[in-house]
Amino acid sequence: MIQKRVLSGVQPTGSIHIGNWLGAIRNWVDLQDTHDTFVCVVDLHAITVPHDPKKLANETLSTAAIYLACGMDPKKCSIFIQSEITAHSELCWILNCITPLNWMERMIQFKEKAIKQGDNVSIGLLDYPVLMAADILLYDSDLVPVGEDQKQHLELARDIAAQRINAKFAKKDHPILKVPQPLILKNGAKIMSLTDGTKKMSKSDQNENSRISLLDSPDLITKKIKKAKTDSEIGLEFNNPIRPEANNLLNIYSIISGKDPEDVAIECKNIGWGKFKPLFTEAMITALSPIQNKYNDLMNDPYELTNVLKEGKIKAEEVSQETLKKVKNALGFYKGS
Ligand code: AQP
Repeated sequence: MIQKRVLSGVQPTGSIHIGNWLGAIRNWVDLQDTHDTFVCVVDLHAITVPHDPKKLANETLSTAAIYLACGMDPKKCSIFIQSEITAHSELCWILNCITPLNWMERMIQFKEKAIKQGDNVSIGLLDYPVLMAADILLYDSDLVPVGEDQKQHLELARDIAAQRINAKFAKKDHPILKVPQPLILKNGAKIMSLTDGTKKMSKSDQNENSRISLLDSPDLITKKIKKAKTDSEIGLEFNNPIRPEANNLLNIYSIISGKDPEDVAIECKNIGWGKFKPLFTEAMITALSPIQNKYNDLMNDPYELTNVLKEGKIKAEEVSQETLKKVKNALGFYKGS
């Protein structure tokens, strides 16, 4: 049976946190068993906000190592670095030229991130969703796992493929690009900040205590959880809108401990924060320990990692060049001699 193709990625914009893991990477690990899975480290996206050139390469490699440490298996999926495949930038340029500017100005994430950049906001940040469309469309992806925050970007990728490429340049019944579908995950988790249960956990949050990074030491994890925001109620509960922190920590606890939410609700119903936090800390340290061990092995001897990336690059190059050629042909580019 032909497997449906899935594509996803994370930006190497800092240390990967439990939100990236539980909301994205963990799901890819399941998907690779049933889908033709491509995952990349989207380093071209990482430079749409100010970045440190001294850190970019290391963070890129480190992110790829985290994919493997979390359970991505190169025998079941292709792992590659976005900037190593030049077709991403090339298709992005072509898509830029056929995408109306007013589609881009509607993008919520741009508006949110642009506010933080002030006068320095780049064209790259505005163009982020077109590059994302190029990433997805190059691989003929059937499905793209998306959280709430990325739904609008996927919709844009679909509109570009269907309305701007296929409708304008394809011969009848011979679409050039596959129009991808969103993959709404059963286990899709939105992990909130430890310091504000109403805000998404994020790499770019100025407050380090707002997130647990996958590579945080047990001491640091303990410290961050001690500082995590609480409320004055006794007993923790899910889904009480005035207790977002309780809901967030119970949700995380349930996922990392592998316990059903119903069981967690019973376990934590009558205990206070003082009792819950050590339980939560222990579960977190236990869950992250094997990931950290594997990560350290990979980074101490990067031979395996670089080989995985070389193989991923070959596969990605093959698929992406074919799509790019189809698009260039349809748009009438000179084919060379
Ligand atoms: N808090 C989160 N909960 C669940 N999923 C999350 N993701 C990110 N944060 C959470 C998912 O991780 C994937 C990759 O994210 P990204 O690095 O491409 O960019 P992002 O979504 O903007 O992540 P950050 O951590 O907030 O990064 P910065 O601060 O650099 O912008 C996506 O699938 C995302 O849904």
